[in-house]
Amino acid sequence: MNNCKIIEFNKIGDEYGGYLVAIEDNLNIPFDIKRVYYTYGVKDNKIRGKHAHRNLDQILLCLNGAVKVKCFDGYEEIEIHLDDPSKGIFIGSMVWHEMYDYREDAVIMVIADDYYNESDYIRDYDEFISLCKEVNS
Ligand code: T46
Repeated sequence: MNNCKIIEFNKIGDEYGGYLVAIEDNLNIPFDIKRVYYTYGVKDNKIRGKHAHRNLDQILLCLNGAVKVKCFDGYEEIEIHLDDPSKGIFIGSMVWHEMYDYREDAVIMVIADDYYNESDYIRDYDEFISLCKEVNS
């Protein structure tokens, strides 16, 4: 899928045990970082997301626990099980995404290339589908 892919971050093991992952804009993040936000305490029967962005690029990481993410670009749908803090999902513009099956201890951190702007959201699925058709016609 063009605008959605898994990113494997380099994890550095050291003598203390455990790992260290460094996030650096324009090195292992393909944009200037303008915003970082995170969600936690989401009930396992809840679905978050259910939207696409007109322009925003983001990377989702699951720092603790696990969550499933479904991404749909108007043609192809993929489901990713995020359960490893060294693995992220790049989700670019015009990708409908939903997060679900949250483990109760899931902490999802999102790195974004722009500030929060509600007008960048496409929250209506039918509108998303017709915009996809417009772009590809
Ligand atoms: C996305 C997925 C992965 C803010 O005020 N500032 C912010 O930076 C964000 C992200 C949200 N909000 C407000 C907007 C809503 O009133 O927080 C509320 C919850 O946001 P939303 O329902 O959009 O949350 P999610 O988890 O469905 O989606 C979020 C991001 O909004 C979205 O960009 O791609 O995480």
